[in-house]
Amino acid sequence: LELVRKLRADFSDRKLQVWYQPQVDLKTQKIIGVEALLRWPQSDGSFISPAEFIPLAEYSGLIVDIGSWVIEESCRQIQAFDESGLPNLRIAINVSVPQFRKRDFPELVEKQIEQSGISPERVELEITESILMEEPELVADILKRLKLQGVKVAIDDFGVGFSSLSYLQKLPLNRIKIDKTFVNNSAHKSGQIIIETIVDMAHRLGLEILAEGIEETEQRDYFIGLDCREGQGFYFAKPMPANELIQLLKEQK
Ligand code: G
Ligand code: G
Ligand code: MN
Ligand code: NA
Repeated sequence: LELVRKLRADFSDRKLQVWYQPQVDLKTQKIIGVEALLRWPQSDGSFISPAEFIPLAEYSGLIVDIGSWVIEESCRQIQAFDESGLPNLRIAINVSVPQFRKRDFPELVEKQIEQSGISPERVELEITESILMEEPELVADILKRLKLQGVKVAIDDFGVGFSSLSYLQKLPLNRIKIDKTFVNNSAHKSGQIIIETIVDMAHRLGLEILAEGIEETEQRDYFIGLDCREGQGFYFAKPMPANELIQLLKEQK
């Protein structure tokens, strides 16, 4: 495939970028973390969406090296944010199935966090429900080893995959990210029933929650009313390059 070859070439030419989207405390709107999001710039100034190239990277196996670089780069960047006098941000990093299933994944993560000099508690890996469905014993073992290091784990896009509620009680998870399709439907009764059930369940299981894809004041207020502490979405900020985020954080201080 032409696009896979181009991706491999651009990755080895260091043309991929990591952008950062703020995660905020809903009540104070203070930025408490950022999600690292890959961007693939093209020579004409446009970007190929990760929604398009991540599946290619997964299918070709390239995601293992690219994903490893994202961890290294974003941990290094968070350390650079610290050094420019910015708060102790949490870094949320997306992890694909083929990365997570490598037996030495926890050691790789540990090494990269160590190199960056940040505390492992500040790293939150975002995994999807599809990861939890595969090879339950391997997954449980990897999650246990990550937990021992102090690394946090969130379930991304919660509720749209094959949610298996049994994993929520069995595995050492820290957070649920409520998928934006539910947030998008939060003005309707059906959306509210699902959201409120997820939030209630998460609270009672001692899991933290973050509402994704918040675009409107009403949505923010609705989640504040549910005692959901954190959110992310275009209402607060879009993903942006590191230098723009530094500007934004300095303005906030
Ligand atoms: O940033 P955007 O909304 O376009 O991202 C689209 C999809 O690509 C999202 O599902 C997001 O999780 C995924 N994605 C973005 N960056 C990464 C990454 O570094 N690794 C993996 N595995 N997925 C990513
Ligand atoms: O699957 P994942 O949750 O990792 O996807 C994150 C993607 O969601 C990012 O690519 C980001 O661009 C996108 N995103 C973040 N906030 C919003 C939002 O408020 N609305 C929409 N439509 N997309 C968002
Ligand atoms: Mn994510
Ligand atoms: Na998501």
